[in-house]
Amino acid sequence: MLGRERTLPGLAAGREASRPHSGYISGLPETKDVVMIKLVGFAVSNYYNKVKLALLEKGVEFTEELNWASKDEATLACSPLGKVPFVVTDQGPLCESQVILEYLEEAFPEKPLMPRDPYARAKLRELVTFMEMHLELVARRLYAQAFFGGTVAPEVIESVRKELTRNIAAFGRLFVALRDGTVVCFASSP
Ligand SMILES: N[C@@H](CCC(=O)N[C@@H](CS)C(=O)NCC(=O)O)C(=O)O
Repeated sequence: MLGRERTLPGLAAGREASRPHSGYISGLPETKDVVMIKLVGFAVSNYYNKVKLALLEKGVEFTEELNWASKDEATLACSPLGKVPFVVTDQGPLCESQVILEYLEEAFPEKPLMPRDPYARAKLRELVTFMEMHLELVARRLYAQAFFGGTVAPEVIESVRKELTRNIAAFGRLFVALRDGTVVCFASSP
């Protein structure tokens, strides 16, 4: 497994006792931790790719492990519903892609993906939440047919079409540009 040697935020020399799992990395200098990230899931999962892109953008070294959202005990211990992605860190597992992204942002602050300004950060979260709730979860009802060789009832397709048409237009109103912690909101045309 690859890992980048770095000092965890807030872990100054001599503060060994503040570690969540004191001594969990044996044989390393006391003032350093090697943060190991293993990304678990499968490559056509958009949530998996969301986390993978963040890792790549931030330049965090990681390994990948294939898991088709298994419901075996080992997977459920990391992700209680057996959903992927989850990551395994040297402090333990973590599931839910947005939580993972926020963890990465805090654990690897050297290359931030979030703006600094609280309002700008909130606008970014607003965008992500909107996408997941009102675009991805709606479109997901078509995935069986779109990606996995199944079929979706015509009335479901029609209902998704109507909902997505409305929600994509609404998403347009949230068009946001982030630059150096600044958010620019553009009014959408009618
Ligand atoms: N809210 C979760 C959603 C993850 C999710 O739904 N993953 C899908 C793959 S894209 C999955 O594991 N599906 C299998 C299942 O729900 O059992 C996240 O953001 O990580």
